[in-house]
Amino acid sequence: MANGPLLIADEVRDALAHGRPVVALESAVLTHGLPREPATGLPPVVAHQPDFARGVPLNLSLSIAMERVVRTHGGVPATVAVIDGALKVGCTRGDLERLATDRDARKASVRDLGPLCAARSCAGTTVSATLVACGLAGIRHFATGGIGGVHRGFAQTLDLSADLGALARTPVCVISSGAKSILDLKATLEALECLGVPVIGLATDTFPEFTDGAGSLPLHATVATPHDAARACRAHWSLLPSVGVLLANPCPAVHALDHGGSSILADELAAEAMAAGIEGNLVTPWLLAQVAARTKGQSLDANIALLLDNARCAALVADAASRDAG
Ligand code: PSU
Ligand code: MN
Repeated sequence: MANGPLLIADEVRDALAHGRPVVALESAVLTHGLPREPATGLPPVVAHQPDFARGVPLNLSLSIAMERVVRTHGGVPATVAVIDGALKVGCTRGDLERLATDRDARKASVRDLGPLCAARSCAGTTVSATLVACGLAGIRHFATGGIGGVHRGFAQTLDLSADLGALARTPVCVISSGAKSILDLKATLEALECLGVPVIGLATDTFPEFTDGAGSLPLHATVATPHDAARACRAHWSLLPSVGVLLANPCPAVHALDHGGSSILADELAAEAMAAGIEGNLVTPWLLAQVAARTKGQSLDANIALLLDNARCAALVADAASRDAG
């Protein structure tokens, strides 16, 4: 392969060449973040949406719906994944279907990309690995649910997500509902500060707590609109051209768990995970599944709502950035 394992879809390449808005989407949420099984009853948040049909795996419906939301708001979606050893930027429907149903699909963090490509594997890319693809392709906007960060009890495990390092060295605006509420959010903000990554609240002055909605930790930068967010990124990149930005958009309030919803469970779960020997890259998927089970699916509902809203916001910011540049 002339470009090594990197494979950029024609539509994405064309949009980038013409300065049209492109939004990257990750795929670890598809392979490891959401249930592979069709929901027995559809979550209320999507019960009437066409992409969520009965019998279709929930993770697949969500990926298709995120791509559709990006398009509805004027963007070109680029779902990133490792497919048969290629780092794809822009997956086909067939790629998404394979990832959604393949139980052997791996979870690719930055360190895994080379070995997985050499072994011609299939994998969902985490935020960190998706950022690598964005950097190579020149994509500036990327929507996800909640980034990985500093895990509770990290002093014992040194479990810090590779998402943090990738944000520090890739000039991409990641639009997320903060970091996952199962993490140590205060320590995660400290780590981002140390790495020089601005965390900008979109119409909020606190760090959102993923499925738990608006949080309580203060942020040092806030913008009112996607247009202002694009301006803030442009100023940031004119000074720090290789550093990422975290744009924090809280879970829509009607879908958020009551405050403390999943973070209240998190200390207990972190201890349980350690006792059960859950380690390494299995920790995050295990914690998310446990929270979903113990909130009787409410966290799933919130997770889907925030993923779709982040895709919408990312498309709006990418669109504003493309207009300002032109
Ligand atoms: N956001 C979600 N659900 C997820 C993830 C993010 O709403 O499952 C994934 C992302 O791919 C993120 C990863 O990069 O979890 C973090 O895993 P770890 O803590 O092992 O770095
Ligand atoms: Mn980890």
